[in-house]
Amino acid sequence: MKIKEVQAYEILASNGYPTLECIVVLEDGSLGKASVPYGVSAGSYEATVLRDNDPRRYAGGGMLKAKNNIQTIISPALVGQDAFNQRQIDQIMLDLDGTATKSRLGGNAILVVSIAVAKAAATSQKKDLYQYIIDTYQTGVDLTSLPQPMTVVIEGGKHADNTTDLQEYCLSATRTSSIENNLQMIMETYHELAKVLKNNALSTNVGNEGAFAPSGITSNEAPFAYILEAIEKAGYLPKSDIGISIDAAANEFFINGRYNLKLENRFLSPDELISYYTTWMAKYPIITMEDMLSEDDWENWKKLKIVCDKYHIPLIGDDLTVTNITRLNKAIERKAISAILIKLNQIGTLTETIDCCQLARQNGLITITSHRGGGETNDTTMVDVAVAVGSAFIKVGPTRGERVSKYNRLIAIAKKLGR
Ligand code: 2PG
Ligand code: MG
Repeated sequence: MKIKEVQAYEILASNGYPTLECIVVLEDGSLGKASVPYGVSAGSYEATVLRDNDPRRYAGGGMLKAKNNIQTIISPALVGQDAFNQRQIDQIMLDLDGTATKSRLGGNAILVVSIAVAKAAATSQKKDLYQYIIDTYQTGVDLTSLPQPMTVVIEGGKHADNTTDLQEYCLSATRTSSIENNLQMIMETYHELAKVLKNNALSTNVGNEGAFAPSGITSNEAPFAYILEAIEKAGYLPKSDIGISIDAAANEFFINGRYNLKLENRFLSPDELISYYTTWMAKYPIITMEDMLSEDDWENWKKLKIVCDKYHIPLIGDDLTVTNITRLNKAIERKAISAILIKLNQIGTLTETIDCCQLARQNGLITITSHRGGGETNDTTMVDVAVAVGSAFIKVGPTRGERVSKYNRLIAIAKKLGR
């Protein structure tokens, strides 16, 4: 089925700055519409988000160059191509770009077209996007279990002002139950957490992802106590009902070989930081840990993984691996991780994203598909990808339309599959 038309334009992302939306129309009239997010604590090995850098528009954050690349370079090359051959569509764009980080056309330009083509093709085949991905890439996922919510409830780092150095504290249900039940448990706990924070004279303002960003908190360990109290107040049991995941986004506080915990007014060596984390593993119901060290601190990742393995806690690479097969292979070789965060825009095509997930799975790593903390949109492709590759979790904030749209898509898929 041939591509007839590719259109792109700027829309607003959740942060009030532009991002791209794209519409692809096929010869049978099938339409696919996509928009793409970007991160704020982005890893340095991610695909380029091409911005205009024109200070006269959105302080340089415009995306007209990327939009024009779609209109003048990508569209002419894709019109007339077979939309059902997604691997080839993505390869054409990779060849047109010709750079390792998609800096010429922009990872944002390439990805938004990649997804819009897949959505149009799925529509044409009258399939849900997740089913289209399963069939197109032969992922072998049988849909017996769906990804579970991993919900950010406290956020700091670059996602908020005056709060924790660590970027995210998240909740997931640890019992096998329906998506709806698990979401209910998590959201009830989130609402209890507001009361717990208030009782401790902490603000309940929210950060980029709609999670609480309490200013005045005294340490990076303090959120655990508040979260545990909230779990219990909501009527659940820590560990056997709800577990905690953390994402340090440690790049953001790594300076000259040491980790600067500003909130605690101290610099830690990698070994000291690992010891600090180890005390948490022993004390709290932690179920995953992500980016606890910086993106090039390979030796220490390996050390930390040994500790995490001992506590049966999956260690997730995010900025470390950036959904990139080369980085993932390196992480596997160096025994640095046991799980990988998946973000489509880190790599910039659907095909490369799915290939990365498949490589992870072949090597026994779990995948967690994630939203972005910078500018998100209501596009829910990440959920369909998570389902299609058999991710264990989707990581998403608890409130704001662009976040709950992801959970609502997951609920819709669960309903469709009779769960
Ligand atoms: C992360 C993400 C999403 P950002 O580090 O996992 O929560 O943040 O998109 O800002 O990189
Ligand atoms: Mg992360």
